[in-house]
Amino acid sequence: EATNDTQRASDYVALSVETLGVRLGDIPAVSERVGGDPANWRIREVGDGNLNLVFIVEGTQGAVVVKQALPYVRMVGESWRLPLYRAHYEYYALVRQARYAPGVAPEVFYFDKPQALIVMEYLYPHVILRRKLIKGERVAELGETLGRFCAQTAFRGSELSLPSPEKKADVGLFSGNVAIPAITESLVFTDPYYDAEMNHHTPELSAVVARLRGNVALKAKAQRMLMKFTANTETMLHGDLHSGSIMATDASVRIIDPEFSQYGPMAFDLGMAVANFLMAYFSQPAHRSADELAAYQRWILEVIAACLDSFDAEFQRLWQTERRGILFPQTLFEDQQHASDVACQALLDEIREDALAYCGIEMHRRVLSLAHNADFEEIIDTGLRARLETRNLLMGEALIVNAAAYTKTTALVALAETHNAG
Ligand code: SR1
Ligand code: MG
Repeated sequence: EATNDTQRASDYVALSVETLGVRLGDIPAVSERVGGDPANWRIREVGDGNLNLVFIVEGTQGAVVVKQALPYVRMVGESWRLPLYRAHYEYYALVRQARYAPGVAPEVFYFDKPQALIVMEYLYPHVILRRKLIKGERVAELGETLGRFCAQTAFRGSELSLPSPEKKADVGLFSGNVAIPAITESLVFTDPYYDAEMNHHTPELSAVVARLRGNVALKAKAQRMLMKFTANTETMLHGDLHSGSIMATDASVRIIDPEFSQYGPMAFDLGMAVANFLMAYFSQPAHRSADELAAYQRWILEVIAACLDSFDAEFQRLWQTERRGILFPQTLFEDQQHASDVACQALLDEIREDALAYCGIEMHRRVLSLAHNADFEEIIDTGLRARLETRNLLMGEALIVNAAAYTKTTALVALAETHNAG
């Protein structure tokens, strides 16, 4: 499978704008795509994420993106070591996503395992979706594309689609990745609910933070969702589907950066994506003028509704047209279309409820744990930021504790509107 999985003898060396041309210039999969003399390539390091080096390399023929893992967490520094092997799993995930949801993930041109390096499609003129949401820009078919992507990867990465031996072998392959899931287990599911060392939050939130940490039902549910996240290897996840992992133009949506990919519950990616739209929604009063605010917030809620409803519609379509594998063979429901629909709906109801609980947890961790998001962080007035973050935190609490009450899309939207008014 790993056709570009070159086993170079050389030890890992981190790239720089100075060395990249020399290191990759003699690799046809790269040089033919970029074109011209590597000494003349225009190379920029543009990584603004938490972990990696990311370069854009331009030549006479075109451009590529080169992503290389660093042996530590970039946002923290060399004291927090992180295995390079995470790049292998990102590569494995990109290859599988291209199969499950064609045309959404960037195409991979070259992979060098020892160098933890992936050369891939340069998405242009796409920009990180989070920036567009902060600016108040709209993207056509955003929710629909995301919902379909989540449904296709959830369904086609599971035993509803894959032959059982293939699925189990893949779970085995991904189980070699222990470092990345451990980050999510602590930063997302655990740290927000106690005074963890790397946590930070807006000072004015102290009272609401105390309230959340005093809520035993909330913490018990967060731990239950953590257990499901770690123990339920239902499908291959993107694993970090926030608005910084989505690139868009006004009419095209692409999903990048699956280095947190692991096997996990079908509901996880959907919940993460919705959470990041809700955080964009709650932060808008700080970014929009009064005359644009209501219409733009309404649009974000429409995106959330489209995402959830498209997930269900696409999952149902796949259930009806592609279901195979050891689970729910077609013959089980032969001449019983209704029974099959009931089974599919029961699964979708379960996914929706769990997605809302994951959603609430992501809404908490982005405000209370280590890795925050620009939607709130760029609000300079901490009093205003805390007011908007409080709306987000309290909606997150309602979703975690009482997810079942908001499984209808209209109920979720109404809950967001109620908290936005609060
Ligand atoms: C130390 S990594 C912090 C966060 O960045 C990634 O994008 C994930 O969201 C992770 O939780
Ligand atoms: Mg990332």
